[in-house]
Amino acid sequence: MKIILILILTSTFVVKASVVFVDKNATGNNDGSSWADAVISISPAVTIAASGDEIHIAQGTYLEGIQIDITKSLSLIGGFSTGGGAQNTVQFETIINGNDSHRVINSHTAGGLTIVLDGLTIRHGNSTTLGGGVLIGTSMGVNTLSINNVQIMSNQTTQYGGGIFVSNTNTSITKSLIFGNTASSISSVDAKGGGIYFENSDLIISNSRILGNKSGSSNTNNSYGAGIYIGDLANVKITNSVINGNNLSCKQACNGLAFASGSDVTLVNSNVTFNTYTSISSVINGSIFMSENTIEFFNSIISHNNFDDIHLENGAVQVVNNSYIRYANPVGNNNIDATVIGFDAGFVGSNISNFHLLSTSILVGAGDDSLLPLDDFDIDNDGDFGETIPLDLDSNLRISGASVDIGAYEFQVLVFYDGFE
Ligand SMILES: [Ca+2]
Ligand SMILES: [Ca+2]
Repeated sequence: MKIILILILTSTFVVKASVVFVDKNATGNNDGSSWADAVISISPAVTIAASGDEIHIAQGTYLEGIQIDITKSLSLIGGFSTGGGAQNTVQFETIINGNDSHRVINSHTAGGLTIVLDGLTIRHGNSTTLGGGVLIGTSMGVNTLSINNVQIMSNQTTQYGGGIFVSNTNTSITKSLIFGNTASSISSVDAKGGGIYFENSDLIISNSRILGNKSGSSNTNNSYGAGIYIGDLANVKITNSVINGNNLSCKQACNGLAFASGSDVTLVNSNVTFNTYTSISSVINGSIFMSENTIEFFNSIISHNNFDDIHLENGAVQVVNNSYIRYANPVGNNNIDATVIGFDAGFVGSNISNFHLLSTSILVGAGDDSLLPLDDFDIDNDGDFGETIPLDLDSNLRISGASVDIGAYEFQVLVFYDGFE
């Protein structure tokens, strides 16, 4: 019995993920075995890859013509130069473009998959069902999804989740941008989640930007969460991130200009700013809309939205500590009293969409270090997952000076050394 077990363990151990290479400019054997013989488009590489493999994709724009269907555990990793080398997504951008004609990435299976999307730009996906850019979900079992250093932009759907729709899948979104996606629904159907729709699992968003997404249209009766919509049975934590400049359109009720949730949510050192509505109705329920569950709002900012508040329905509860909500003096520990006449939070510059802090801002040092989560996804790539999350949204020190600031951007205190030894 012991020998059999050892054999099983040994044989499992020797199975190693291999890499299938994709380069649209390759002129070799088109079998994916090397950069020289790379496959010239992504879908055939997904077919060639075995479960657990990585697909490395060279720079350039990939117009696949159909959605990429993932039915096994895979990592899709972009940002490589032709011929390989180190990943550099700025220099060697890998774009998968749905050409406004189809969803870009799809995995709708029996579950149990681990999917990684890393170093990609996913744009111009279009769906008449769920998820314009990316749909990951299952009704059978939980998947795992990691989205790191990815830009999901200019995707659209006529149902839920303009950028991403995720269900039954524990998900992390790190160092990513969800920008300019749209979920516009027809009149009888509610619009939900212009940027992200998520339900039935754990979601962690760190050091990411949810910007300029749109939910609903002038034909939509009720709209929810232009940036993010969270359905039931989820658990969500958002850290060092901004939900900024999203727009909610509705005819009857606009619920959560930035964010709407029917599950527990914790925001830490995050900014909910400049989110707006377009409506002929006067029913506007919060820049954050919470139903039934608990929102924890720590070291965070709500400011310059059409409505600067957290709207609570169906017995929802808020816990607000060490935070700034424009014009408010929230109940809780160590919150900023912004009801004082002439109050100025001290944001940088005349362009108020810049929510960096002036050195004189009352928000500098007004956060609570102990509210910061651990670096579970190693934001600084130093191999230390057990430290407190070390970087702010600019990838500067998260705690600079005596203690952490309020908001996504830390004011960087210059350190003067008193001499050389
Ligand atoms: Ca680390
Ligand atoms: Ca500080």
